[in-house]
Amino acid sequence: MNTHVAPLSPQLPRTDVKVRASVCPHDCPSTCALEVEVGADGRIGRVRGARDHSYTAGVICAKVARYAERAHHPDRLTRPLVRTGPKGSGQFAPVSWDEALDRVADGLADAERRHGAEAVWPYYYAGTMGLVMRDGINRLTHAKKYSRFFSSICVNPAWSGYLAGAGRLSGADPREMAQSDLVTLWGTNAVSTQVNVMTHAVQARKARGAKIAVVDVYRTPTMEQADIPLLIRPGTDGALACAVMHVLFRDDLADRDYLARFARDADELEAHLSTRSPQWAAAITGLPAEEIEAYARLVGTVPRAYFRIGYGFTRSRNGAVAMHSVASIPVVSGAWQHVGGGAAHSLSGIYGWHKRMIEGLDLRDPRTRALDQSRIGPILVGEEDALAGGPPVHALFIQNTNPVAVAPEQDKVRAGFAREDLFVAVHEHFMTDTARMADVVLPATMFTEHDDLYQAGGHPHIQFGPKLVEPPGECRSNHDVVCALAARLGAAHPGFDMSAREIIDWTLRETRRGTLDELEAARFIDIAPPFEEAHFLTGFGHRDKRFHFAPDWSATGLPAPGLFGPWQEMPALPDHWAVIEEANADYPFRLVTAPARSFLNTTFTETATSAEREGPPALMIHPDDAAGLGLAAGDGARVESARGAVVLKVRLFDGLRRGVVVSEQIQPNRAHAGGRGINTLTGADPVAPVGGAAFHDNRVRIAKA
Ligand SMILES: Nc1nc2c(c(=O)[nH]1)N[C@H]1C(S)=C(S)[C@@H](COP(=O)(O)OP(=O)(O)OC[C@H]3O[C@@H](n4cnc5c(=O)[nH]c(N)nc54)[C@H](O)[C@@H]3O)O[C@H]1N2
Ligand SMILES: Nc1nc2c(c(=O)[nH]1)N[C@H]1C(S)=C(S)[C@@H](COP(=O)(O)OP(=O)(O)OC[C@H]3O[C@@H](n4cnc5c(=O)[nH]c(N)nc54)[C@H](O)[C@@H]3O)O[C@H]1N2
Ligand code: SF4
Ligand SMILES: [Mo]
Repeated sequence: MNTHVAPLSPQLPRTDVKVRASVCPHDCPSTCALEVEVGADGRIGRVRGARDHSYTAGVICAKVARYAERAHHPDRLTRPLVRTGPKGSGQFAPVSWDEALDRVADGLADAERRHGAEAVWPYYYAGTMGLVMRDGINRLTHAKKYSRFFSSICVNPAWSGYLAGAGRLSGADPREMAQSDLVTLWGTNAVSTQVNVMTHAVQARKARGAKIAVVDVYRTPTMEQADIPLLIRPGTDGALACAVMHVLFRDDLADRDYLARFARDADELEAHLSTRSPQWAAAITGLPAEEIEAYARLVGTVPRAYFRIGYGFTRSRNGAVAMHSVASIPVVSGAWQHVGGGAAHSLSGIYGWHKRMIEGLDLRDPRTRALDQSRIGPILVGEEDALAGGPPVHALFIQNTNPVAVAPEQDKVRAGFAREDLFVAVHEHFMTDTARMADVVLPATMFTEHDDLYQAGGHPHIQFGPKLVEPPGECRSNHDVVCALAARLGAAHPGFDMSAREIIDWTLRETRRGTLDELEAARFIDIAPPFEEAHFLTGFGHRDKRFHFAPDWSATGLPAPGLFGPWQEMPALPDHWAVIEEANADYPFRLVTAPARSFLNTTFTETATSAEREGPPALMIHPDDAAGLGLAAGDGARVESARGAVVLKVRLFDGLRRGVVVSEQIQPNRAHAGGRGINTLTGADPVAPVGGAAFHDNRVRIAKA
């Protein structure tokens, strides 16, 4: 273990302001090391990126730099509330914590008494990525044998695709991008979603003349910075990847020695790819064959080719196959052997946490039902297959997520939350679309107001984020609320009697990562595996230590209560799997619901600066497509899929292929005319093989509103 002790940057001139170390808690691969100004009045001021953290390198996104606006927002929830009007009316009255907690405990206990423990569903996600505050809710779930939470909404298509090939969720250290000669940002809008990737990629360009290639479906701010923009149709990444590998084999740019040592099924792959030519891929991707040829030859001739593989392109029905296909490229080229070569998607697999105390894993009963996060709509409206053989859900306890806005098939989600026989408690910072539907709303602390432990997906550090300031009003942390409910519900586990700091210390020790005191003194610990291990030169993660070009899709190793989607029909080798929602005569456009730069999912939609920067919910459409529909800039467009319709404001944009439209989101539902949010359009049918939602894979029709 390489413990790096880092001093804080020099103090600011104002003596009443202290600069304290923290960690960005948001659901972003960058997990930045922060320096937070704390005033004598107990308020936070400016937030900066730590300069002495080798990945953050002093850079953070604009929305977190102005965090004080969110933390000290006048609309912040500071008192427990109970509903006084009809569901969704927004009418609430403040009550004491004791009364609020009693009401929540009664709501959960009542559902259990009448319908069994599985009628209660604790539901959470990644509002904070702190391990104690995010995952502690599972301790209550397991102790009470409530329905378990099958987490699927974000990473499952991506991770299952990566694991199918590499067998382990890790990769080349992202700081190596600075030593690369060709950095490909595949299906990630890093300028908007993980700005630190750009720091390291741009450094390679400055220092070594490296080229940056970007694969996306519209001209994102990231593609604006690319030397090699590769603009493809949504859901066709598998085709592009296959054509690149076709050229590598055809032009003798494949590294056959490396393949013989480190891969399985290479001969089958080569034979299979013989028909996957650039011309074949051009017809599918819309990218001219010459552009594919030129990019492929660069991939094959530059030893240090680094692939920073994002999530965006996997949010399609063929997403796992696309990920596996893209992850196959550096294996065929042998780029893994070189510093500054290989790939990184997520480093989450390097941490190996012992989470028994956080999650109560010793109480986990695999026989209790697991319900799919992404299918909360079908679940709440009682669709038989979504209920996984158990009773309807009668109580939800929600922390850290805003499903009424972020979950697919929103019409069903909204109908479900409106059920009079459903009890809902929501623990939140703001009156979100979800909190508005609750019976009880509880005010939550923010990251500077509680202690927590953080890992990262985009760099290999463990970090500690200490409590820096007192919370406003009566806000309580997720851990405190989970423990208070456990006491009322008779749930027993040592974790309910420990402080967050004690749980963090326990977790560090059990995982053999030292102690909390040591981590707190160091601020962050770099746990990067040695080069040979990170680059899989000691073997890939499968038992045979090889990369699998022909994976076993039924055994990707991701925890899931089963296999989903048409997984039995998944192609045997990398390919374009034609199961996306292709446009047709009824629905002639393909819609991508990409992330907005100034929001983080729906977080920051409450801050005026972010809302102003983004403007009203918009539809980016090619000027020629708009003209064909009689739409002008600023018009309302009614966008409709088989699942429902929303109204968006037309924004003309020529950085799109014809027939493709983009809405950068996620805006609150109530920001849309008619109150229906973007996820009215998206589908909750699970992506093969282990679930997830195909947020960027929608056929739609468009008309003047
Ligand atoms: N500002 C901001 N930052 C964020 C978020 C946010 O909402 N806003 N969300 C956070 C979260 S939860 C996550 S998981 C990460 C995700 O970050 P990313 O890995 O960047 O993934 P996505 O956000 O899903 O989408 C990113 C890009 O994928 C593109 N894309 C969509 N479909 C396709 C396709 O078929 N092929 C290709 N090649 N590209 C496609 C989109 O156009 C978009 O530019 O970002 C995190 N950071
Ligand atoms: N159309 C479309 N839909 C999408 C996506 C997309 O690209 N397009 N992306 C999907 C992805 S990748 C993801 S990860 C999901 C994300 O979906 P969510 O995880 O629901 O993300 P947010 O909308 O940011 O909601 C997080 C909420 O947690 C709250 N919160 C933050 N910290 C705390 C805390 O410490 N305690 C408590 N109690 N609450 C806290 C915040 O105030 C916020 O309201 O959305 C998915 N939905
Ligand atoms: S880039 Fe990501 S991790 Fe860094 S401050 Fe912004 S949201 Fe947080
Ligand atoms: Mo996500």
